[in-house]
Amino acid sequence: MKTLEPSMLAALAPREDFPILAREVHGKPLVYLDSAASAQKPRQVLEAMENFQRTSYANIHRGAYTLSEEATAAYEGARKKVARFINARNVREVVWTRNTTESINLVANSWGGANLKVGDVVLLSEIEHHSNIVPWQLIAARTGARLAYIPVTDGGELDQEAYARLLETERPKLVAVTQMSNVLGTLPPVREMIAQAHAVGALVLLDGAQSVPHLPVDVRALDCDFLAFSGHKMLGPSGIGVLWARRELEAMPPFLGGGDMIREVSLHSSTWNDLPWKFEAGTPAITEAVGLGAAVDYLSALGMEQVHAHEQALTAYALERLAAVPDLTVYGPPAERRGGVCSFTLGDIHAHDLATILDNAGVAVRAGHHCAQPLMERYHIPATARASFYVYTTAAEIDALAEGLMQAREIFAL
Ligand code: 7TS
Repeated sequence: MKTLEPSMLAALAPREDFPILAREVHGKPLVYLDSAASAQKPRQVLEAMENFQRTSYANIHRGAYTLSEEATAAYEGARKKVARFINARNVREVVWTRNTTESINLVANSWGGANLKVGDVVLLSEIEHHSNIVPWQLIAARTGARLAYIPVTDGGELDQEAYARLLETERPKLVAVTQMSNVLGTLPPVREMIAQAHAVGALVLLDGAQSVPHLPVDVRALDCDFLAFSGHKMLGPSGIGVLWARRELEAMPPFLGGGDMIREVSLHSSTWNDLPWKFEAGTPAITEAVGLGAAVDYLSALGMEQVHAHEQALTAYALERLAAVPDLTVYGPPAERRGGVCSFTLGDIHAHDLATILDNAGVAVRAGHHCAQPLMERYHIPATARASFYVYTTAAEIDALAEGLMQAREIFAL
């Protein structure tokens, strides 16, 4: 593997933009390597939210007073930014939800409830996050539909021969797969997979929780049918997420009922609001939508191609550094086919112990099953520790991780 230029491995974004990165943990500079769980926020996002709260906050779609008009404009303006960010054809295809999990539950309940029948198949994969498994189990139990899974190879990639076979034998109604694994960093060839699914008449839902924050994602070029993602993983706040859907949304029944999603209500029946508000019952996360809009501006200014290139360079560097740590096993594909995520085990040290030792060195990594228990089972491991990278991550932080791991080896006398 070629060694990378150190100059490529400074942070892509100015680290001063991220106030939290200046803090210390256990007397050491914070090395935040858990962006796959939740990213940190730049001051541009924090300030956009605070300014909105200080000057223009009110409930949205509430008639003619100035504050509500300003709040509505900010909320709907953020939707336009998100639509542009993913190259949606129409802003009405963008539905605000709380997070990826809610977006997938919306599709499972609304589309799945209306379209799945006894014996129908939903095709998932073995690398999915629980939030792209459990909603399908629930709707399968209600409708009599069945789940099938694309296997993952030992090297951490979706088995494309098996996928082609499963499309033929199972004839799924829907394929729901991640665009990037939160454990292995795998980037499945989703563009080809979508075309193959469409060829057998299946719709495709992409779980974009890890991809939309880290790569250019263009829903028209991909030709997917649904895309789900979360604000908090892309420099925005928690509490706001997105479901993008193409024409399928038009015919889908509502998910939650209540205020704002109706046109008219009588005692025994109701009619529905236009898209996207038909799927946005109740007072939404207004300030958070504004924050996500600011996050999208920030990422767009950096350029998503550059974000992806930065993380691939960091990942290549990390794989090289980690390969030099004895007794360490890294899971997943080579750097050129993965995003900025490295999951690993060190000898027989439990991942939680490893994370605690790293925390004492100021290094924050996640330990556990990463909400992907079927994947852990596939690799016969209870847990991994995981380092994940973002626009503010530097090579020096990866060095700190590698040094922390060497200390762990000493402590556990490996
Ligand atoms: N899908 C993937 C691929 C994810 O990585 C996550 C969250 C979700 C769905 C769910 O997103 P949420 O915003 O609805 O919670 N992944 C992680 C993780 O890897 N560590 O913490 C959360």
